[in-house]
Amino acid sequence: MAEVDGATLVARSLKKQGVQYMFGIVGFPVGPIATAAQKEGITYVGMRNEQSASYAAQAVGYLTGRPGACLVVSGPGVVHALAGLANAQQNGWPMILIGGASESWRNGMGAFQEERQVLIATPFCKFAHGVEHVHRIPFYVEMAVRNAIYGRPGASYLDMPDDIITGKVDEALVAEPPRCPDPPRTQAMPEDVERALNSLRTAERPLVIVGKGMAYSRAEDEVRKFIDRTKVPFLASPMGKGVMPDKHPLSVGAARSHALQNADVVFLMGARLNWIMHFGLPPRYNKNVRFVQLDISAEQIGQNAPTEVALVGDGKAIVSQLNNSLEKREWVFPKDAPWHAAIAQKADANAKQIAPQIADDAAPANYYRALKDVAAWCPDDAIIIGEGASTMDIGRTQLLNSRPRHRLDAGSYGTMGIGMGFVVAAAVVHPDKPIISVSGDSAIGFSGMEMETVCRYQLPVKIVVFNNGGIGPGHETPPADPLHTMKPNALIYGARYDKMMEAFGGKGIFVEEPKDLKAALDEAMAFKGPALVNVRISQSSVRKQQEFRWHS
Ligand SMILES: Cc1ncc(C[n+]2csc(CCOP(=O)(O)OP(=O)(O)O)c2C)c(N)n1
Ligand SMILES: [Mg+2]
Repeated sequence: MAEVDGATLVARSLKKQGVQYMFGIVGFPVGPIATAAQKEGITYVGMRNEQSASYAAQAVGYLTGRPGACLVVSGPGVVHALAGLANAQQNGWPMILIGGASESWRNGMGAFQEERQVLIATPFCKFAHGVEHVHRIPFYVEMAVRNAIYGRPGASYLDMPDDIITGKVDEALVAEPPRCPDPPRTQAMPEDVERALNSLRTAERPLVIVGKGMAYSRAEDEVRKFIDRTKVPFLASPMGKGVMPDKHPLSVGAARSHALQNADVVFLMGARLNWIMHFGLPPRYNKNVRFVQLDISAEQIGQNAPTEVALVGDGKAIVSQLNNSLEKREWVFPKDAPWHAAIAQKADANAKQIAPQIADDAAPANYYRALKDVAAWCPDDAIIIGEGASTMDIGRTQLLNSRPRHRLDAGSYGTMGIGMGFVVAAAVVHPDKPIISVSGDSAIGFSGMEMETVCRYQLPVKIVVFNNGGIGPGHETPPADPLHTMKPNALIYGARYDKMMEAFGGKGIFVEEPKDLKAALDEAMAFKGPALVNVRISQSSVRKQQEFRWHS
């Protein structure tokens, strides 16, 4: 009789279910799973904190459409990884967390790192379950993968007690489900497709909002065809950027507030009316605005504002339906509509407002000046990762994307610390592409120790830190009696994050004056391994005056 152990079954099942990457930290009792994963041909990346590992697993899910796995020890390992589960759930990205657990026959006894793990993972998961028999591991792995990718994608959790990982069964008792197929693409009712186009046709000021749902469903060809055919202006959500090129003439990116506030029909394509889109409510929207909504999740329809036409299903399939229907129609949103002119005028005025900052060479650099050089340096096929407050918000407007799924950031959950995990994920999924992360000095601190990870695996990623000494501007010079007078948001201004990278064998460069930035970035790119460019940013640099605050 041939026997197989639990660890091997986990690895074999993950591989069979199309899980290609695993990120984690080994220890009791999951070490054997990592070893077995490597034997099965899964790429295992050892990280320095489970948060980063869980961020990496979900970024793989977004980039590839199959979940990444995150492997963590019992108790504190699972607790750290909850951060990633929550982020994955909010972003709608598939991942599988595999948590080791203490021996099932010691449940309740105060075992080493014992925790009620299925209970604590459940609120952040679509599916969370404890595996209670070795021979059922393949069943649960398939279920975890299927739950992660079918419907609105999200997280799955599998709890693996030590005795299940090390337990053995007769191979003959193991039933292995076939590979879970990619999710079937679902269409909308034809009459609803017609109604959606009819709504759009009645608009004087139509706007399409392209969300990351369209990126996830790989609908870029269909969305591009739709926009080019209808000539309706569009706004990309932060991670919907690149489904349509940011430089497309119909992008309202440079007049975002104006477009949202004045549109009379908004077509949400894989974008939600959450805080990022200001809930679809006045004063950020016209009070009479009407919504057409395309979403994979029926429960999302009508969230925060009523929906006039609902298209529930797969983004790629439904925009293709819309395109087919457009072939029978003459309608195009007119080139000479005042709406185009109003948007162009506003975009122009906004550009004029920030032009002096972009041109300002005073040291230390302001955000816009620094981003000018970073933007010029980013190759077209770079995956750009952003985190921070001003660093991310201004960065999003100045760093342009022309390809889908090439931007990753703090996302729907606004999580700081995702950057390094996303960097690692992007580097392993796309070894052929430049991976660039632009991070605030606070943001980089959350997962900064992953610099050791990128150096250890020789991932040639490029990290830019915008250093203004705080969560927003801190102290120009350190205060006397810091324990009692330090501003709560302050960090060390000019702290040498570049030297951290050097300490692990990467390249680090500190830039104090804007005139030196371009050469530093070029040097970082020319370096074969990981590099970090630490840029001092003026403490008085602020975002372009907004009609409304982005965060509030
Ligand atoms: C996990 C987590 N903790 C705290 C915050 C609150 N927060 C929002 S932005 C930010 C950091 C902003 O500072 P920095 O990254 O330096 O960017 P800056 O605005 O200074 O350019 C923090 C801590 C958060 N969003 N996520
Ligand atoms: Mg900062």
